[in-house]
Amino acid sequence: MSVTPSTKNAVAATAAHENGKNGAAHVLGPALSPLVTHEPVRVMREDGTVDPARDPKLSDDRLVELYSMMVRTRIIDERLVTLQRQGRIGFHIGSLGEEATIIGSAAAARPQDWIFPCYREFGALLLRGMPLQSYVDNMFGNANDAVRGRQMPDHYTGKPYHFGSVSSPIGTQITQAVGFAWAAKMKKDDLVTLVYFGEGATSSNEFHNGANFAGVFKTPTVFLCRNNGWAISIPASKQSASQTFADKAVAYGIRGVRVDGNDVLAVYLATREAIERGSRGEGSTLLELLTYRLSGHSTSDDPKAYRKDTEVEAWKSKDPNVRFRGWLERRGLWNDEKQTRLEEAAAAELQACVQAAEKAPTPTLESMFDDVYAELPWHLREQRDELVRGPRAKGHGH
Ligand SMILES: Cc1ncc(C[n+]2csc(CCOP(=O)(O)OP(=O)(O)O)c2C)c(N)n1
Repeated sequence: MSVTPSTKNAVAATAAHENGKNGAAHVLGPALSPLVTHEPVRVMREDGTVDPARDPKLSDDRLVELYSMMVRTRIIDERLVTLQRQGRIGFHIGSLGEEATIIGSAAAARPQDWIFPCYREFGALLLRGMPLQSYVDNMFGNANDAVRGRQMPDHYTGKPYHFGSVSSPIGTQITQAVGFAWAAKMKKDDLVTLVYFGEGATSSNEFHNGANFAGVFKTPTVFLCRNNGWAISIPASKQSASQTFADKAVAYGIRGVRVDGNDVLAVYLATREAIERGSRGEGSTLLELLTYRLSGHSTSDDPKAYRKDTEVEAWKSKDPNVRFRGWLERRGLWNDEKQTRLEEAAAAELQACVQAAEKAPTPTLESMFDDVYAELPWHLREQRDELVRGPRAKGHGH
């Protein structure tokens, strides 16, 4: 074969590229492997003691508050499934078994930080101060719902609590969180964004766009990947050929850390460290939180069709709530009597909210034209007026 000048150049260029001698354009940065930690961060040891080097040293009151929220979210989850089965709400997607990943991380967020949820994080929103009534109103889609029944249940939002809106298409919140963090960085605001998603979402375009952007622009973002074993019926083992989900961070030049996601103190500690890194200008961190989805994907799913009971039973023995309770009991911070009081109070509070939500009116038909334009354009005004005069207006609103 004759070698023309152009093929000669191409061969030389390829060799130089492979040898890493192709100039600055191909040199991305220092070796990246130290960026990932495979051994999961753990604080509460199996024997009930705490690793002194990793104790986040929370006050007794704060520990009890976190545990109480984990119990409350579980009670809410169980009751909402019953309400769905009774036909009183249309849908629920919850956090059964994943409470530590959500409460531990949200608890580490500072007031100025922003949370971008997936769809299992109502506990984080309650922890940040949204009244339970507002969440329940969203579940019923009544006139008091912040999104006025325009969304499915469990599509909550909480601007006053620095909490973005749930949006169903997988991964959308990741690019939102990174963009928000980038804007904050440009404005020199000391805030970090935290974004929740499942391990299945790491296969979405948005994950790759977001992670790349976060790496390139060093945005202060904490990627909270709840690796709960399943993306509806797809096991984590079939989701990716990577050894771990934390490894995915390395390709983008951001830090990846695996965490025991059923250890609420480990989640808290790892998130706090990631927030501090972001706040110091050191960029993003991806936390792979190892946990398990004990329930079906949502009330629309029957997991018995695709996974074995034995697998679920094995994870039930690692229940994050039971583990944390045992740890608190050993420290004299919790007992059966407190548990009973907490469960009764949580159930009563929820029942009162459900009763109020069921009594609230449905959103008015014309409310669908609100909240988008400061001033409604003429063609929408016409459509609205036609709608409220027409037959569909009957039975709407009170
Ligand atoms: C773009 C897009 N594709 C598919 C779906 C349907 N869907 C909803 S949840 C889900 C699985 C998500 O799994 P994962 O990211 O692991 O989160 P998990 O539900 O386990 O918390 C899928 C495929 C969707 N909502 N959006």
